[in-house]
Amino acid sequence: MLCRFATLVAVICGALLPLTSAQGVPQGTYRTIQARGLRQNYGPSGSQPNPKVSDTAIAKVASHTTTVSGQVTFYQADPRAPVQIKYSLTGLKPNQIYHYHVHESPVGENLDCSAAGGHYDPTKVNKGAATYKCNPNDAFATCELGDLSGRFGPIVATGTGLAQSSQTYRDVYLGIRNGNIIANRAVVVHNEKGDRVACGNILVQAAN
Ligand SMILES: [Cu+2]
Repeated sequence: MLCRFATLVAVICGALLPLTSAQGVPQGTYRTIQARGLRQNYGPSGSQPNPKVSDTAIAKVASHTTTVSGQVTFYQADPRAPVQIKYSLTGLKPNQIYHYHVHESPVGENLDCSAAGGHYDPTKVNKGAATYKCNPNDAFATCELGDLSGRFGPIVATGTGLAQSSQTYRDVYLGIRNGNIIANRAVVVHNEKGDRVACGNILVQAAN
């Protein structure tokens, strides 16, 4: 209806039409993300990412002071695709809950997890507020993007101290080597008290 009233409005209405593709597949979600400025930092300005390049990055987490070890795997089919995340851990305390995050900085070979610094929070959601609460249904506005357990659920150890992600989580805000870059940062696993019980750096794997 609005479109009938003014040429200007008609132009705007016309511009909105391409938001639905010719095949009728809504593309609004991805366009919204682009509009928020994510997924646009692809190397030298003006260059386009190679749409066919996939990336796998693995954080092998371990500790010199606990028995916890394992890995978190990140896969991105191309630079614009969601990052797919899964984990596998051993040496946990049976039936205990753990949290895991992408932290700002890499750790050294001594696996001093405090070197990882704070949670990766590129959108500055948590400004030191004690009221921080990640709502997975409104992740972009309320969650530190590195707060993986806040966004996708905590790690729950089995009775034998194992844990494996029950599904592959899909993350539309992080990028392995583009946008909100996680490569060469660290994954830190925390126990329920918040102690850092294992950590490891997110390393991009060489293509096969
Ligand atoms: Cu953490």
